[in-house]
Amino acid sequence: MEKALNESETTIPAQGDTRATEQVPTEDIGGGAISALFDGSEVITPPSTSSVPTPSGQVPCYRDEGETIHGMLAVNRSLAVLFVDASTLADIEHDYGAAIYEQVRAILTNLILDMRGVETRRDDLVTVSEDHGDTFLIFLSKKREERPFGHGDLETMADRIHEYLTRRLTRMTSSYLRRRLKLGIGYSLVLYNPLINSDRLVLQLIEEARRMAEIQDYRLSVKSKEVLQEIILKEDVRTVFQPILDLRSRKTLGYEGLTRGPQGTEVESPYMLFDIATEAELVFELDRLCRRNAIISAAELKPHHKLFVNLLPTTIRDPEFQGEQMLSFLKENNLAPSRIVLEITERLAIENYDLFLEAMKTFTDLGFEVAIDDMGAGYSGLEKIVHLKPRYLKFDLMMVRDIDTSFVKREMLKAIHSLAQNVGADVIAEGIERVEELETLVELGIPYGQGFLFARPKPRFIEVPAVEHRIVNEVPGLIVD
Ligand SMILES: [Ca+2]
Repeated sequence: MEKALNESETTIPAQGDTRATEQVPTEDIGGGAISALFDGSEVITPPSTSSVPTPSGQVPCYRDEGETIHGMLAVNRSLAVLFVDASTLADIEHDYGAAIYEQVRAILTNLILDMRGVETRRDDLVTVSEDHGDTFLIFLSKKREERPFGHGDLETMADRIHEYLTRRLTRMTSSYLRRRLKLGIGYSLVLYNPLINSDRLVLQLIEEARRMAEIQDYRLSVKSKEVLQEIILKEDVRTVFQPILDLRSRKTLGYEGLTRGPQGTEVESPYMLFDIATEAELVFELDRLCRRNAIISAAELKPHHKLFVNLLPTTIRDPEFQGEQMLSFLKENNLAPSRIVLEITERLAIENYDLFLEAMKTFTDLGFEVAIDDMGAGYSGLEKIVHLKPRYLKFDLMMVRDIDTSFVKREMLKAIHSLAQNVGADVIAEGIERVEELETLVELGIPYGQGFLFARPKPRFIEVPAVEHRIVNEVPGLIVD
C-alpha cells in the first residue's frame, strides 16, 4: 500500500496495534480462513482523541442551504452535484462503537473539505444529506464565464474523487476496517427551469446522483471481480509462514501458512482478497488456490514441524482434496497427512456442522489433525465443539489482544482451555504482540502460541531460539526480524 504519501495525515491506530502504522496485512488469517468476513464485535477502547482532527468546519445539511443552492442553480443556469455515500462505514460503529465511528466520520469530513482546491473548487458547497449522516452532497460551483459542466467532466471528477478518498481513508482508518472500504460516488447535473420548483429540481438532482453512485459501485465490483479472477488464473498469491511455538520452551511446533495477494496492491491483504471473493462468489476457488500454494511453498519445512493450513469445510467436496489425488499431491510435496493440521474457523464449523463432522472423519481417518480456528471471536458453539474432538483450539487474536488487562477475555480463555483439556486438545493463542499478553497466557497454562512478539509471517521458515539458548535477563520471547 501507499507509504510514500503525506505522513502528516492522521492515522488512528487501534490500541496496541502495531500493524496499523506498518501497512502489513493482518496476520492470523490466510489460506482459507475467512474469519475476516465474520467480525467478532470486539469493543476497543477509543484511542486518545487528541490525535484526531475535528472537522475544520461544521458541514450543514443541504436542506438548510436551500437559498444558496437555488441561487447557484439560477445564476449558473444549471447545477451539478457529487454524491459521496460512505454508509459502509456503519460497520465500524457496529464493531467499535459510536465514539470511534465519529472519529472516522470526522476524518472523512476533513478529507472532503480539504479536497476543495485540489480535486474540486474551493468555493464548492459541501453538505450532508442528513445531520450526522454519512452521505455527502458536494454542490459544484463554477464561474459564470466558464463553460458548463459536461457529463464527461463529472464522470472523470467522480472517478478521481473515488480514488482520492478511498486511498486516504483506507490508510487512515486501516485498523478499523475488517472489510474493504466501499465508497459510492455518483454525480448528476440538472438544468435550471424557472417553471419548475427549484426544490423539486434539487431533489431530482440528488436522486439521480444517488442512482449513479449505485451504478458506479456496480462497475467497481465488476472490476474487483476481474482482478480476482486474474489472480486465481495466474495463481498470483504467496504463502508466508508464521511459527507456532511451545510458550514455555519456545520450541517450534509448526507453522501456519498465511496467504498474501500481489505485493503492493490493494488485494495484498487476505481480508481484501476474501472480501472480494465473497462478493464475487469465488471463495471456493480462492480457498483452493491458497491451500495448494501453502502446501507447494512448504518444501523447506523440517520433518519434525507441522504445517497448519486454513481451509473451508466445503473443501471436503473438492475432488482435488480427496483420496488418491490428494495423497499423491502431498507426496509430491514431501508431506504426509500426519504433518498437516487443518484449521477450520469455529463459526463455519458450527454453521456447517454436519458437513464438518463428515469432514472431520474423512480427514482424521487419513491422518490429518484438525484445529478449530478463531475460537472466542464472537461466536459460541462450545458444546458442539466438544463433540468434534479437535486436536487444537486456536484462541482468536482479538481475544489475546490486551488479555492481561481484560478479565472477560481471561475468563473466556480459561473456559476454552478447560474445555480443551477435557477433550484432549491443546490451545494455541494467536496474535501475541506484547510481553504482558505472553506472561498472562503462560500463567494460565496455555501451551502454544504465535504472534508478532515472536515472529512476523515470512516467506521462509523462521526458527525462534529456544529459551535455553537465550540470555536469562533478556525480554522473554522477543525476536527481532
Ligand atoms: Ca488460521
